[in-house]
Amino acid sequence: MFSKSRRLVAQTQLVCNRPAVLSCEGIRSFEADGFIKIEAGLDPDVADHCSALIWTELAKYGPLEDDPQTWTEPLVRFPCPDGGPFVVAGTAPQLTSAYDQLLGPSRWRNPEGVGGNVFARFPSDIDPLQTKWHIDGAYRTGNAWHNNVYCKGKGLLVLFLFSEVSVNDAPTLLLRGSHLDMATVLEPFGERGLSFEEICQRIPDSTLGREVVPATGYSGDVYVCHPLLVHSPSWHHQGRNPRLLAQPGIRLEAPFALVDHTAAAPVERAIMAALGRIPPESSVPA
Ligand SMILES: O=C(O)CCC(=O)C(=O)O
Repeated sequence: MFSKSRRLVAQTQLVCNRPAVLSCEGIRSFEADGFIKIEAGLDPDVADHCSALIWTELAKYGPLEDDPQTWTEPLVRFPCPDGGPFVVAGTAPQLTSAYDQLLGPSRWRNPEGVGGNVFARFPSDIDPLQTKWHIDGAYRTGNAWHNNVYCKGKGLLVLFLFSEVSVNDAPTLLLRGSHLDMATVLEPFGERGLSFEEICQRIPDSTLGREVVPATGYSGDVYVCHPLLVHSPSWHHQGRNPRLLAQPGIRLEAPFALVDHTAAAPVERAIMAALGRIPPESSVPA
């Protein structure tokens, strides 16, 4: 019979030994930081094709790719197109393998495409007025989006870069390690959870003092984030090129139980560690 700590080590090795995208070090950093960047998560041709179709969609709102005069708004937002290369992107083996590693196989619902919204940011000094630290809502109660500590509804937040994004191009800002704080903020509210606005008001000052990491990279890079990671759009866009980003959630089949750390995948384990539900003697040796 394995002791609990031996079982945890064995289970982690099981996750770590599978041919996989994320190394054990990558998984550990995901648990601590709340995100991991998968460089070239998308094949470059697929990323280019998606970006071209996003420009086709953008043209319906006014902006044309080769006419900066038409880039008059700081932000254009619309549902990510579906079909074709978006299906290939949303189901890229690099990504689905990472989702398996972070959530556990068959714990999440296969996306039909990229999903979520596209946020196209244009060079501008105007604040798009959507810049605040938040967690994306995961389920609706009445008219308001909510989250709870069990991650009802959403297992991961994914940022797909469909253009190059430098620090000057209004990258999404991530607060390293903030998912750990938000687990403790949400825990007292149990299954009901908190609404989007209630969560924004309760983000601790110490969380806002955490290291800010800009989600920069090349088209086709993908940031896979813990669903409780605090993030924010940034302004202003001081670069020369529009920034194209899609930001879907990965649906969780059933909320985490947060009971058995020996069976918990990394997203759940990070929450349990934050809540002190993993005995120190059971932590996985580095
Ligand atoms: O545009 C961005 O950088 C991120 C947008 C975002 O986080 C949101 O509106 O939920």
